[in-house]
Amino acid sequence: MAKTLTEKILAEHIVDGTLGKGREVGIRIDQCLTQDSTGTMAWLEFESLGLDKVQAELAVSYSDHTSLGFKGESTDDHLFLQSIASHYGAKFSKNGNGVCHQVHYERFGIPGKTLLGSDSHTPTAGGLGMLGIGAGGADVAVAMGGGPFYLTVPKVMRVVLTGKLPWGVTAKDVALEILRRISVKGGVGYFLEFTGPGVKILSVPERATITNMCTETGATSSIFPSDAVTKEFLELEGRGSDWRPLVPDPDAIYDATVEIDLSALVPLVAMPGSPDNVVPVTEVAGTRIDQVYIGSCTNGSYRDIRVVAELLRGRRVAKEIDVIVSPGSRQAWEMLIADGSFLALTQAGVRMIEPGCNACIGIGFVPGTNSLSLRTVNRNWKGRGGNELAKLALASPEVAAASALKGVIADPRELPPVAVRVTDLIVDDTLIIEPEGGAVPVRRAPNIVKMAPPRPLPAVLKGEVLIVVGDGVSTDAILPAGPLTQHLRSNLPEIAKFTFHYEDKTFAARAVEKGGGFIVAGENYGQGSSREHAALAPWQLGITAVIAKSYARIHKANLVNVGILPLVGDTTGIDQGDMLEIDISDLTRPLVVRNLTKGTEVPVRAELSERERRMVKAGGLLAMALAGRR
Ligand code: MIC
Ligand code: SF4
Repeated sequence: MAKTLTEKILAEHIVDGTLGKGREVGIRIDQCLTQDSTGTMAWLEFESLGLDKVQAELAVSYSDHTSLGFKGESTDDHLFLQSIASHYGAKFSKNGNGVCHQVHYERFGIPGKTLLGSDSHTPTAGGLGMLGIGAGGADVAVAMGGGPFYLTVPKVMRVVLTGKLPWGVTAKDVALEILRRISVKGGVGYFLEFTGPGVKILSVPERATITNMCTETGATSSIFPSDAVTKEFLELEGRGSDWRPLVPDPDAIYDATVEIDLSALVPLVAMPGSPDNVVPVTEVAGTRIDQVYIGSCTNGSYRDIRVVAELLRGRRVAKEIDVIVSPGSRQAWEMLIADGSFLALTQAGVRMIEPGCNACIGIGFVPGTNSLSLRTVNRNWKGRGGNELAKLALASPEVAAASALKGVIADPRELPPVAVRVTDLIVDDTLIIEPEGGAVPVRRAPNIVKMAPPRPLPAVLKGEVLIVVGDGVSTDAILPAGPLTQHLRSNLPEIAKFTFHYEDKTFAARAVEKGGGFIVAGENYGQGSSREHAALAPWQLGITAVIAKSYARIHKANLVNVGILPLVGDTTGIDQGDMLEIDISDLTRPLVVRNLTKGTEVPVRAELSERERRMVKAGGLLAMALAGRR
């Protein structure tokens, strides 16, 4: 039978089950990545599996989110991660080497292979024709240990690209256009596959910008074919032998199609609040901004920053605003030094920041109260930049550069066109450390707290509704990133105190006082990051179930993995403080939430596979993995 590109890669990797839409299958994971904010948990979880070393073909532990070591505890995390990677046989990408996703496609990604990463933007690797999937730390731990990764085979949406991008319109605008059309929920349950004649005019870094930001549609992954462009890129990286051609069968059947004429696109901006709040730049041109931040795993490629350097060369950024550029990798950084772009940028008044995430999650460059920060990143929910009272808008490097010059949102098409073609790359793996094996001691500072043992769920759940939240609540809202919490990622009891910090600062204390209870939510609960902490922290506070109208994929999996039951139902009429009782002894049957306070009953479902039903009752993924080993 004719196959899509995604189905071809899945078929090559299935180890449990058979390929069929909506079915749960186990796939072999070839490569794994972790980073410093989810990685400490992932590695503690890997350790608890009791294996001697990593079993996957390749595992890379990246230090990028807090590369500047903004607190002693962050540096402790980095030392732990470097030593544990070496001990168990993973490579370690040191601070300053760049953001995991960009470094991974530059130095390690291979077309046709599978990559599981403890970060939601792992699909960035799809720019290279690799199947990258974001997951929680426990899933990555199991995959590093050689275990399968389970997923429900999603539908495949074809995105047909035709035409050619006009000057000033970029790969970022393609991603924003997709978000404008299908929203932050439109990709849920789908893989996105890019096809059509427009594909071949996009370089690998441009493709990676698109696959990176398609995460924001809720899609499980997104992928481009592996073609002559991919081959040329891998050759520039000195990895030509990693190339293999990979395209979908011509008569493959897709579940949905989106067509985008690149020639008809215009520069776009996602205005504050959500990545799908997208408008043409012309509609908001002239809006005052206070900051510009160019970089991140979305737009940190050499091509992106070089274009900005050409646009700013010989000019000055507006004196009222603060502008930073943080390239996505050390490779890009060195290229910018070698070709003179670095000097052009600093002379234009830009502050150059080392490759890494940092400002993207509010570690430095936190925007001031009521200010508007224009960024080339991928997310702009409330609080994302580290200040819940500031606003973030998202745009391409071209829009960001034009706006930096004027001090207001500006249309880059007013500037003379710039074209950048990359014909060579500096390869420097100095900051990638090879593992040395089991003799290396693991460095564990007091802030690295081992996890409490898993808790099986009782047959009847009883407790109070501790919070009721609306639609589209992101993991940033459940457990914020940034300066408040970033140094506590390996200390669950402490980080749990910040659960729902921006929604309701009394939540954590109430949960402790009531001895746990329930969370009630609307649609697409837990969208955004792969942050397992957004499930682990509520678990730490005694939450046993969430009742929501629908869930984002990774967060739902994380809830099950930690032993919290994600129930689906119409939550209208359930209020904070209501006492609920749910008999969960048979999860295959329709369930009923008995509202003891109101005397009402609400039907709910556990939309889980047989494996997930067993797992959640047993207390989560690690409980099950360990039971399987006994
Ligand atoms: C993000 O962009 O939200 C993060 C920070 O990279 C997260 C991971 C995390 O919370 O550490 C993600 O995307 O998964
Ligand atoms: Fe880092 Fe930001 Fe990319 Fe997340 S979205 S991996 S924080 S650069």
